[in-house]
Amino acid sequence: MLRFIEDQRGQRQQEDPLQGLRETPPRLSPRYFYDSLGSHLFAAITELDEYYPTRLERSILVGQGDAIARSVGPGRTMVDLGAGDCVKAELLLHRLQPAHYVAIDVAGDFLKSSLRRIEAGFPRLKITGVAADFSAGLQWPEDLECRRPLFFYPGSSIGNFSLPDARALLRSLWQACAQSDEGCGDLLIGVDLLKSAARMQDAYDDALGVTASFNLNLLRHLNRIAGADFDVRAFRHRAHFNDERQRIEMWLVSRCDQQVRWHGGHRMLRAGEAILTECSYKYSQEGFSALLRDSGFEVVRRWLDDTRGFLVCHARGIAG
Ligand code: AVJ
Repeated sequence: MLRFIEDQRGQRQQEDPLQGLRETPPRLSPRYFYDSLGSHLFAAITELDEYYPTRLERSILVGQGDAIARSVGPGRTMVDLGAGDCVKAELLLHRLQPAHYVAIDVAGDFLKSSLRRIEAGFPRLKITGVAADFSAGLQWPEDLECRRPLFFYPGSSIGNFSLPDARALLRSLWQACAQSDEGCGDLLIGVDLLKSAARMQDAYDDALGVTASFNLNLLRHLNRIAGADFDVRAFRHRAHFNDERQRIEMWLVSRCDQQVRWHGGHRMLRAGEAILTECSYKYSQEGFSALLRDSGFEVVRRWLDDTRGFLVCHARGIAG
């Protein structure tokens, strides 16, 4: 049983996606990585030797799946935030036994095809797909019931947000828990932990150049949706760990002096000048627990992989 909802409310229609190009340094939002090709490229990244987060998280979800299922319990509304290919939820579905699987993603068509696969594998599961952008805070679709939600936010996607923005997003999940049918809800969230800079940097600058393609595809996507005229060949990918801010930064470095035009503006870029496209914050275990607490959640249980490189937390929205 599969239903699909297109929810435009979070989409910030009025906003110019290239607004950030006017800033110093110029920046573009990582939300524009995920057109159909971008979603496929990200799926390819998760198969790279260098990109450890997916592998470590998978080892936790598979190896400790029984403990996770015991901690969470059956019959929940499992809300997959940024579901993408739905592969991580799929690892848990048979053990978690949710009453309803709600998958939310900005890339609606990609999500739809993923959900058809889930439907084939779990023919008795109630499934709802929602094409929506929840990055500025989750707004629960009006005509969708929400009983005992378990917000599933894997993949260290929370790492894309600055600390205040992460707090605001988690707070919106807390609010959705509080406003759900029984007034309570949980969170199952995965986050990448701090480790050696070299290991982290390699994960965002792989030998095959898949991450470089993923980064550059942002320009192609913006050419299409915002009438920009980026010359993709005039940029190169750069990734590095910013030690002070404890985050990986991805940049697109201009190879030459050039002018970029789009519907609504233009900007001159000098050779070597770079556009910030993504930040991926890395946490300590303590730092992440503090973030959860500050956002209204208490940690129920935590699981680490064997290398202690990745953390999965089961947290509960605190009433009040
Ligand atoms: C999907 C945001 C978790 O930051 O690791 C992977 C995206 N960017 N390689 C991450 C990403 C480049 C990924 N998140």
